Amino acid sequence: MSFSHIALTIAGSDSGGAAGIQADLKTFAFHCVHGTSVITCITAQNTLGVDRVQKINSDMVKAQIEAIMNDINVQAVKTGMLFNQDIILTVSQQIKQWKLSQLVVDPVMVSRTGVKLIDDRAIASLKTHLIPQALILTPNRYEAQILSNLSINSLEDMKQAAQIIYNLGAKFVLIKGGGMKDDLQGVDVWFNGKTWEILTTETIKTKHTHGTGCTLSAAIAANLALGKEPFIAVKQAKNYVTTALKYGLEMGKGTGPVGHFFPLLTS
Ligand code: PXL
Repeated sequence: MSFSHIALTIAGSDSGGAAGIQADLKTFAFHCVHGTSVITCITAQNTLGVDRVQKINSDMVKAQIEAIMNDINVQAVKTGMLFNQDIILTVSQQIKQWKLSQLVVDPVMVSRTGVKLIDDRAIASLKTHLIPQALILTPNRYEAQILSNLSINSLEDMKQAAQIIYNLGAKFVLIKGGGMKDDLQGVDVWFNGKTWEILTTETIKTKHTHGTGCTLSAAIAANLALGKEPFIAVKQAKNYVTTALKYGLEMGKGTGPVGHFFPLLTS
C-alpha cells in the first residue's frame, strides 16, 4: 500500500539542531510522518545565538520545491524562516501553483525573545502573498503585534489581535502566548472567524525552549498529514510541545532544544 503520511517544511537550517529544518524533521519523524525539506537559508548558530545567516538563491528554493512536488505526494506543508522578499514571493507562487491547501504558516519575523529576523519589505510580502493562502497561521506575541498593529499585553488583546489578523486571509489563527508574561505564558488563542478558543496547558519552567515555535508548527503540519482536523491538529501539537519542553535538553552554554523524542529520554 502506498505511504501517504508525508509533510514538507520550507525553512532555515539551524546548525545547532534546535530550531528550523532540524526541529521540523525530528518532529515529523516523531509523528511517523515522512519529512521532506526545502532549505531557504543556512544559519551558523548554537545555543547562545545566531552568528551568521546565508540565504539560498530563490531559484534554488524553487528547484527544491519542484523536485519534491513533481514526484512526492505531500499531504501538508509548513513554512518557517523565509528570510527575504524574494524567497517569500517564490514560495508563495509555488504554493499557489501546486495548490498546497494544508498549509501552516509560522510567520517567522521576530524570535520569541523579541529579536527581529526579517526586514519590512519581507513582512509586507508575507502579509499580501503568503498569509492569505494559510490554513493555519501561528504568530507569537511580537509577530501578532506587527500583523495587527496592536500592543498585546492581555488575553483580551490576544483575542482582538486574532480577529484583526484573521482578516489577512488565513482560515484559522493561533496566537501563541509563549512571549507573554506570567500566567499567560502557556495560553494560546485560537480564532476560526467566528469564535475564540483559549488553549491552556501547564506552564513548564525551563530555560531550554529553543525551537519551540518551529516544533509547534511542524507538529501541526504532521497532524494534518495524518488526516486530523485543524483544531484537533493544533490541540495535539500543543500537548506535544508541552511534553517536549518538559524534557528540554540541558546542553551547550545557552538555551538548549526541546526534547523531541521525550519517550526515549524517560528510560
Ligand atoms: O524561531 C525562529 C527561527 C526559525 N528558524 C531558524 C532560526 C530561527 C531563529 O533564530 O534560526 C533557522
